[in-house]
Amino acid sequence: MITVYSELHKLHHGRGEWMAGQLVPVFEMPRRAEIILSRVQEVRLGEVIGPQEFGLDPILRVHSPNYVRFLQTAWAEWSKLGRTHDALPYAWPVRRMNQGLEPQQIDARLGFFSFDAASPITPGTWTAVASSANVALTAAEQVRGGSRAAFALCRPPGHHAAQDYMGGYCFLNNAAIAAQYLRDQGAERVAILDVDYHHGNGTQAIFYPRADVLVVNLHADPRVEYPYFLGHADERGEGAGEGYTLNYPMPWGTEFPAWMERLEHACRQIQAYGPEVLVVSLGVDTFRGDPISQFRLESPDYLRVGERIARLGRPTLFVMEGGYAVEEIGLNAVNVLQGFEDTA
Ligand code: SP5
Ligand code: ZN
Repeated sequence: MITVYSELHKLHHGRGEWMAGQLVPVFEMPRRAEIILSRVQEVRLGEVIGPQEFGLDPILRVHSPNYVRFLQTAWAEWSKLGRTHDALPYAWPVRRMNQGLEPQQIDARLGFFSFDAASPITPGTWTAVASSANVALTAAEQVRGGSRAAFALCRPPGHHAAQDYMGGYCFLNNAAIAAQYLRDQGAERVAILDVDYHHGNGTQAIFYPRADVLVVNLHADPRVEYPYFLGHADERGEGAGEGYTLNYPMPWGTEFPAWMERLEHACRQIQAYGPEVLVVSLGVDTFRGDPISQFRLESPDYLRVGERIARLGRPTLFVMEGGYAVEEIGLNAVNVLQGFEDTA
């Protein structure tokens, strides 16, 4: 399968994130994408191509204009004040505060357009995130053009970003942008299967009222795990979208057999929906050795994951999301793709 990759991801390199009351070095680092690329090349998965430029239109089909404008200008506003460290929010409009009025000052804007302090904005962030969206769109074009599958080696990841907020290392929701693009290009029904350890709250929020994009999430129970405030089993969509959001929260310590049971159930729902295209939000932070996660999948398990996805028999777009066991991330992510490729 073809991999789409852009070097521009390296322009986004945050310095710190909050953990246990301390600012620690970021887990979401450029080396993640480089290790995945090396593994793609090592196993000769297929050709590696650069992204085409799609401009703002497909991004604006998912994200609000004000939010996109904020992402484009945040670093300039921040650095104008003489600041040189990562731009990070520290105040948020929560219950019974004014969430409707877009503020002017950069610290306020950072809080207004985020739900946590885990998405540092740096000088090259906009260029990197726009390129990451182009990587997903270029891979979507491959699938639309008749390829059985394509791999969007996206970085930064996207599934925590919603219409108008960033969070969880995510700025633009690459998988959602690709899914919407596939709809706009004529696919009647698209399914998104999110296997990242964390709930894809942004993707869920974007498609919650809609029946034309089925969103299926397998993830750690938000009662105990980030992103905490979405991804519960009883969230099933709203209005016309009721029944088209499915959540499979699992406890800390989940091992592969239990995880695979949920995947099996999820795949049957996807099969019943009958999507023309499948988008997989591919996070491998379900790995036992992941430094911020609590599931226990082993490297060979990812081959089985790819096989099961292949048996859905749908044109499939893999979009890279999380995974922080950096030395093993290439093996684990590419195992999914090889498991897929090796299944007829
Ligand atoms: C795309 C993606 O995978 N984003 C994940 C963002 C997670 N950020 C919050 C991490 C919470 C870390 N909890 C640390 C426990 C370490 N013992
Ligand atoms: Zn994750």
